Amino acid sequence: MTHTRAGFHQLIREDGSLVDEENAQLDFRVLKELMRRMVFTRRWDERAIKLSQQGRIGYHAPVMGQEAAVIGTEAAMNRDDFIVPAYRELPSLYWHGYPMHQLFLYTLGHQHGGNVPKDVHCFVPQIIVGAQIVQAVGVGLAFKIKKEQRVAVTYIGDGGTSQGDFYEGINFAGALDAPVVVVVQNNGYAISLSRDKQTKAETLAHKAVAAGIEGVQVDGMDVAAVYDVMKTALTRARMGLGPTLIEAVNYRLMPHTLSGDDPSRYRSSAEEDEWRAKDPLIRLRILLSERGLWSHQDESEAIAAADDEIEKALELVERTPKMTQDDLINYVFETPPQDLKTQGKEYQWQR
Ligand SMILES: Cc1ncc(C[n+]2csc(CCOP(=O)(O)OP(=O)(O)O)c2C)c(N)n1
Repeated sequence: MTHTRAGFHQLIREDGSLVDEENAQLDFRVLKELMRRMVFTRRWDERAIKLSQQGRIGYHAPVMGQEAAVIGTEAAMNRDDFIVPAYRELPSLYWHGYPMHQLFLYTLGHQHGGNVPKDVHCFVPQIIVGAQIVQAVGVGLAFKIKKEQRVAVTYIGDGGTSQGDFYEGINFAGALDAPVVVVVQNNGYAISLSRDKQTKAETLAHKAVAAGIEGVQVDGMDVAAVYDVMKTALTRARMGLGPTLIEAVNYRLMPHTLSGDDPSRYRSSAEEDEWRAKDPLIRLRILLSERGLWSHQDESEAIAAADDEIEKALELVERTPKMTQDDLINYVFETPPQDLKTQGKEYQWQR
């Protein structure tokens, strides 16, 4: 019988100490790179919040607090594994090869933003909560049929696991033995609705049981643990041992989006402080600095690299020709249907 792997996987405690100092098999070169990516991503997130408020980019769903789950999962993948993201995983797409300026254009609703480069294996972010799960299983099934050793990886929030699409998706993933990993970002809230009002399930990883697939719960604020469980899940999928659902327990430190959500209306500042202390960057910074593997200079370089990349991306966004109404139709249809052509003419005429 398939059951959830017992326990809560954690390798680094929130004070930076190792859970099992004697037996921990950590690759510090990988951890240093994960640190660099998390610092870069935190900077990008902070800047994106401001850029979105200034209207220079479009929507932004803050990532702060969830970097370990976003970065740690992507870093464990092969370049040709396929990401089917929700809307809070833009950094996963970036580290998978998606150009930052196209991610910015995507948030602005520009068609070029959704024009996935040929060598980047992903779909664009899914806004419909839950819809990505069935799509990911379809992608995974295609890999299986074509006998390709690739895995489809998808992300969903805690709230999303209440959607029908989620259950349909994980059920088919199990029944068809599709090479899929479903990463549940349990950040505690679906906008204002807390996880405990969402489901009576003991853990979200338990939801894997009914689908007969592996379920694992991991400290989503511990990038080393996330990377570790993700590597195992990907290997299992590649070996034809079936899908895995990973519940990453973390916290969204910022509002849901920048469109008016006020977290102080549904959670206490004491709770926020408690989670701030669990910050994935803090614990890894302590672990690496104590071993002489992370310095102020490393930190500054990662921040400067983010600033540089953001500036270049913004420049490209500003140089990209604005979309026209014709683009909107012609990009979708080789031969636009008559009613759209008529609407197009009427629109031109009205202008
Ligand atoms: C099918 C559907 N219903 C409602 C919404 C509106 N909506 C957008 S995000 C969201 C909450 C999702 O919460 P969760 O799945 O926990 O993910 P999080 O945003 O916390 O990462 C809702 C209800 C939507 N986009 N799609």
